[in-house]
Amino acid sequence: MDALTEIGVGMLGYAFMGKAHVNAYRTLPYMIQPPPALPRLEAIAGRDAVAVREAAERYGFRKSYTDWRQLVADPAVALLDNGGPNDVHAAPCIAGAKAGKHLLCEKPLARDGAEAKQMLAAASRAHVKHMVAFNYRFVPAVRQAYELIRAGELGEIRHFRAHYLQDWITDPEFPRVWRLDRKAAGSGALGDLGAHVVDLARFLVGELKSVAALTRTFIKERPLPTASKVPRGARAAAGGKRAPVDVDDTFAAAIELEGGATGTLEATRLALGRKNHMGFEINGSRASLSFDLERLNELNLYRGDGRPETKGWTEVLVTEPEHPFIKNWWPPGHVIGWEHTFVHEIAHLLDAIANDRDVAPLGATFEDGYRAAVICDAILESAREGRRVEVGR
Ligand code: SOE
Repeated sequence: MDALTEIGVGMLGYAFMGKAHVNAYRTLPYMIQPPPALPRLEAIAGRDAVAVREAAERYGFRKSYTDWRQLVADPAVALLDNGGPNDVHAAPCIAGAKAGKHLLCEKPLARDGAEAKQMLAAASRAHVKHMVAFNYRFVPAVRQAYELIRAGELGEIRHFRAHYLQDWITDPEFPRVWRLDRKAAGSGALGDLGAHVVDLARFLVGELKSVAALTRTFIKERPLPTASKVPRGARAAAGGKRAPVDVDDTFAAAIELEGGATGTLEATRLALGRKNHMGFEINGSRASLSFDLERLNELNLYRGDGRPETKGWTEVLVTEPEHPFIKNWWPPGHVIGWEHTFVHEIAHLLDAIANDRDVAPLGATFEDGYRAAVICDAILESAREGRRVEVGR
């Protein structure tokens, strides 16, 4: 067996997504057999020297930096993994591309289409592999849906409807963290959660032709965070300063697909009782399917043919060895979880790097990140102007 390629990883950020990515780098060498390459946790960068050194020790990185430029300058870093806030996606990825680093950037790629376009141009010019961490493409049930659609099992696609509902900022006293600050995030629920369902629409049923959208901000001011790291559900220290919220709490869009299908997209972080409730339903001329992230091992199918006495929705438990990704894990019925999607996603990127394979169409590239950003821009334009907006190509 050829010696496995080692790929030095330089990570920017060590919070929620950093943790999910590190778990994937450390798991895949022994769970994905054979592993596509061996990731080497070379360096991690973060602004707080003490916190990033602690993260380096906890996660197993060889070095810790307080400036992302040190990651870009480090010759031992071959893959720059950017899990920072949205306003720290462009500069490091563009510099990383110029330094010949392969790129993994958390979603959304950027705060708007113009910024995403600059990142795509830099990555394309540098001829490096580039991926946006739209990890839900790597849920076994979602990949199974992708394969069923491409095999024609659903027939002509008539409708795509998707939602992404959370409730972690329902408390008006939850502080205005970076995801609630336009300068840092670009938008609110739209870029954070809407980007996922926009990408899934493109991945599963093709390009969007137009959108007619609404956005709302229900909680118009919040306390500024007093601690540097604000755990979810935390309440700001009483009496702290307050600031206006300048991003959407929710969006809803009526969409038209290029193939003629219609549908709806919706996302909010104020849906009380919904924790990570992303789901979609696709109606075709021959069959329908539906998926719920909170039941991510299941895919529901309804076939139009068949005898009346047996017609009905079928709940497929997507844990057979023949199902996408499952052979890497456990016997049928031993369900997997949210974190496994990052193992599949990062293994796909490492394979593309080590064996010079394409990230697309199964993985999302910076081109996909750019197209999602353009669609999010169109949703904001439609909501602002109160009219249907064509999606630019
Ligand atoms: C928002 O809370 C969030 O962390 C998103 O940013 C992630 O992309 C999503 O997978 C989980 O929820």
